[in-house]
Amino acid sequence: KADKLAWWTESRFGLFVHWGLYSQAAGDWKGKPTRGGEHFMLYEQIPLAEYAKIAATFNPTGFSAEEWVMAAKDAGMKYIVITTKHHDGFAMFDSPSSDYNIVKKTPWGRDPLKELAEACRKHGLKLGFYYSLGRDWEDPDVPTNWPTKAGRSNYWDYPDEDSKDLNKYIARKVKPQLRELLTQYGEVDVIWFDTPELFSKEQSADIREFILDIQPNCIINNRVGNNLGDYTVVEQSLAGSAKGDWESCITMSKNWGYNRHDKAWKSSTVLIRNIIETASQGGNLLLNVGPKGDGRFPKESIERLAAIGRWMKVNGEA
Ligand code: FUL
Repeated sequence: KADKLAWWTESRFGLFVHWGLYSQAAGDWKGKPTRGGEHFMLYEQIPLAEYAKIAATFNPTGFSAEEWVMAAKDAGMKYIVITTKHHDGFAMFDSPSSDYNIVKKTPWGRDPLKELAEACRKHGLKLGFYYSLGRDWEDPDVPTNWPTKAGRSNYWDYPDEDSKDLNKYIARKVKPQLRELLTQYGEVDVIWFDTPELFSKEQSADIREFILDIQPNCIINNRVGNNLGDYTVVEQSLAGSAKGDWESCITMSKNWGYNRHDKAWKSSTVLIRNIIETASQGGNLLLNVGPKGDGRFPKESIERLAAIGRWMKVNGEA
């Protein structure tokens, strides 16, 4: 375990990227502001067939993996974790097992992960893949634990909860896509799961083994569920009380995904203090950027990354 995590514990600072169809919607739906940020499909109960239409308008011609990686590297970041599939179920990569993906459904037709993996390798950054595990609003077999408060699945398109079978979703979507992620892009340094929800201990253990069979050095975060991860994630907090290896993930404004109404930007001074605070408590900080639908980082994020980079140069890390 220790060896596998060595690069990670030394890294201290990484870039989180939330990018998906919700970035293109940018906080609006049919001309009105939405609730829920990157979760608006759930909050507004948008039918899948409607939500899927965003893909036809998604053409991020401003995307440059080189620019993303250099922005991170110049800020002193050592690794990048990007959303390959968020709760909406849309794959932001070439996924032969599911047509609901960026290459198949958008006019752009490129695989950003391929370009990002190449740029990371070229500039010496590690690369991790975020994957929403127990929430997927496209797949008919993800049960919601409704009516408990944690109910967060697509019950408006697929109301028959009794027919849902998590194992079918795992076999049809999760494992094929994980295999794609672990075989199409060379070395994958982290699989960053989110929302294990109803995953049982057996299911989490099975997923962990599945990954390590393909890439034994891959680090898996604790959101694989059931305490089976290699390190602990804390969200929107800098609480270093967590035992063992831990990482704090935070946003620069309110939302993870780009939202043009979100003006709650933290100052670069606050963000620099956050870096110091996590590092001094022995944790890593994963700082989020939500690129826009055109593929570019918001200018507010670029400014903050640049300010952090200037501070890093003076203080000896970058
Ligand atoms: C949460 C998600 O629901 C958010 O959208 C975001 O991805 C965050 C990092 O994890 O649980």
